[in-house]
Amino acid sequence: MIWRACHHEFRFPRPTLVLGIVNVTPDSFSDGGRYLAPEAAIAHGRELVAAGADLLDIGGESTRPGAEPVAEEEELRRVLPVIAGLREAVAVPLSIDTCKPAVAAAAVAAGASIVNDIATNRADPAMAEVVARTGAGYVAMHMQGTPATMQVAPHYDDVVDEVRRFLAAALRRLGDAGVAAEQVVFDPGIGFGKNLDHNLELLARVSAFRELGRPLLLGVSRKSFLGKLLGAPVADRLPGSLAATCLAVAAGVDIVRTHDVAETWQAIRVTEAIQARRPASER
Ligand code: HH2
Repeated sequence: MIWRACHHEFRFPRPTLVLGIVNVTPDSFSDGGRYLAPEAAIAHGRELVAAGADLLDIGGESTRPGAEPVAEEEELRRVLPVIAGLREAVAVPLSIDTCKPAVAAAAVAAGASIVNDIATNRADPAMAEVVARTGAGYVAMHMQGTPATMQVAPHYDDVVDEVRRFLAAALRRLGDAGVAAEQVVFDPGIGFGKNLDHNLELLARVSAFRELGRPLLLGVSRKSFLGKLLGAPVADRLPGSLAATCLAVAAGVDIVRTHDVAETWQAIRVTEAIQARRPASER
């Protein structure tokens, strides 16, 4: 299976890719305000690459439940200098975490090669057009509702089945808009319009998404379902994040989105080394 993102190409199966998070926001749920200055965000991105990140995800709008939407000009002002700076400073592919087609287009022009769109559910034809035209990689993520409303009363009859159908339909729709299947990776969207049961069900059955035939990306890092399970504040959720990550990697997830790159890199490498010794029938 090939994933193409502009001039980058990844062939799966391969060692799990680590996507390091660079939040250029005042209000992200775990690191809001820490990397708002471009220099701080660029330095942080360099550190994440030195710690083992294979890709960096740069975001200028928090998606935490109830977060305030950010105007397009402000989002551009936050992310463009960071993308331009990181393009010079590191060799890994850069991803832009945005729902706005104009931000995606400007970010790709500035050197990003992946569009990470948590709002695939809004099916914005302008976003598909940007991805088709630029050849960027595209992360199609499932969300029920919008960040403003998604945690009010999420409901599914069968969360895995509904997310799987959503992602398959997104791939067809993107294809109709000229996006090649090889540009797309799927993400079930842990925490986006899901309660604790929904999140655990998705994690327990994440291998069900492999049959969609595209690489799988997963973001569990420091998320609130861990807080609900553990009673731990955001700053103390690394061990829980790693546990979920290891099981997901063993179940076949291809790309892990994380704030804690060095720790996640270690946990993934150990999981893979053990997994490689398992009889094929147990993998
Ligand atoms: N999670 C967050 C943001 N973007 N993108 C994908 N594809 N998958 C995810 O699970 C995902 C995502 C939330 O994490 P973070 O960026 O740390 O928080 P905030 O949205 O508050 O900036």
